[in-house]
Amino acid sequence: MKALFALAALLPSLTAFAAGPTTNETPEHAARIAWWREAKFGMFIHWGLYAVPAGEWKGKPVAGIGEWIMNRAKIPVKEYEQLAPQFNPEKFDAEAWAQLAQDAGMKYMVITSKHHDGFAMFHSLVSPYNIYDATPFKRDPMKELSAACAKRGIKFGFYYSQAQDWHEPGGMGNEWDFKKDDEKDKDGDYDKYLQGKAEPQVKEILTNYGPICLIWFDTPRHMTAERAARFEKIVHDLQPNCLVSGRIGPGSSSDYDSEGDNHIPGTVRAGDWETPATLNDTWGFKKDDHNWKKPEDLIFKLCDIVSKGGNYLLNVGPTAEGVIPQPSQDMLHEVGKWMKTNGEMIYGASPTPFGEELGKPTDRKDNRNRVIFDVYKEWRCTTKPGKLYFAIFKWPGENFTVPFKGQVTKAYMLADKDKELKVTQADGKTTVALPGQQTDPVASVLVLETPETASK
Ligand code: FHN
Repeated sequence: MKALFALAALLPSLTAFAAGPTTNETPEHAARIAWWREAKFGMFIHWGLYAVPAGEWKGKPVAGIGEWIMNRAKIPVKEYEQLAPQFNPEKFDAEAWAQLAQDAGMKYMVITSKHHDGFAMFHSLVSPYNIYDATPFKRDPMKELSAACAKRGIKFGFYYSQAQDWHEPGGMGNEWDFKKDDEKDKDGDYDKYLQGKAEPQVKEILTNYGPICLIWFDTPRHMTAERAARFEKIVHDLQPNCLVSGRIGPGSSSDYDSEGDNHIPGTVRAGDWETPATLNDTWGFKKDDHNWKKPEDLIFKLCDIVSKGGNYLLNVGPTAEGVIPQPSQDMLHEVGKWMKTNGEMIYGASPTPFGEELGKPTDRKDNRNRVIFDVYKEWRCTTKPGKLYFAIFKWPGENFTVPFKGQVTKAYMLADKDKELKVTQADGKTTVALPGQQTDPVASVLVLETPETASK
């Protein structure tokens, strides 16, 4: 790690740490993904029929994430279908959802067009099992959302469960109504499902909802390179600028990687990647899940992820009435307040040139065999050409010292740009005399400006 500090100070360019672009990147990819690298923060929405039972089946709570209720309780297709006539989200307000994303400082929205339960949340001509044809709602909320996002300059994208579809005999995952997955694959049922429903529906969502910024594929069970390539071709043929997220399947050339759910790497990670994350413990609404994170935790995670080179895709799970739960709204407004003053250190920023502040590996591993890190939470750093940003989570009192020995031309807090702070340098470190009190109760952001030449 020491070597990394020395390297950081010697490097001619702070932007040399940029996690996104790689040297062998094509110009087409760079152009397609530029907005996403700038955006850094997006809203994920899991909304579907599962919001009706909201975690409870036949009067009993069902363990696990809400959108998996059909699978966890092994609900037969014919019974689960009965949820559709009960789904009438009359309080749904696309403008309010898009406004919440904007207020939180989120730059893109990704919503479940079809989750594993197989129910399409858009007006599909491929299958009548969709919100327009099978519910009393008789509206296409995706049309409304794409318009509300466009109005606010928020990019709009779709989640689509390409492999798992518990409603279809050939879809993966439902082995309580239908054959085993292996047999579906072997007997040709899977390809029949892919070609008869999933692929045509992906065509629909790429055709009827304006520019789609990305398709978020998920759980690629039994997806071969050849099957994944079919989806990729559909996306690129219909909307060449649309990104393909990391979970499409093996051998694909997706545009960026997805970390595991709620997983944040312990160190800076190269390449383009995103952490999808929940606000409580579920993605789809569950009435008994009140295990809400705190706004300060979300702000920390946002800084942590960006300082490691990633994007943060943060989920809300609206109710069957069409309302984003109040605690989610409140938290996102708090994050938005912080972003209003401090978003400059997030949007388009590159990762930390340091690393020691992030924490250190322990000898423990998680259930996916990933090394667990002891995460330090004092401060996080991001960079832009000529600037180092420090989000200070533990206010150290009078002085803030960082292992930076390059030239500093100016220091100030983002919340008080006109007040220059005194800088001293000794022993390969920079010390800034902080203002009398923190400028934000969660994280005050300090900027060190370095000569422009240093970033060239
Ligand atoms: O099975 C899904 C789950 O329901 C949810 O959609 C998450 C979001 O990343 N993806 C899968 C599990 O990784």
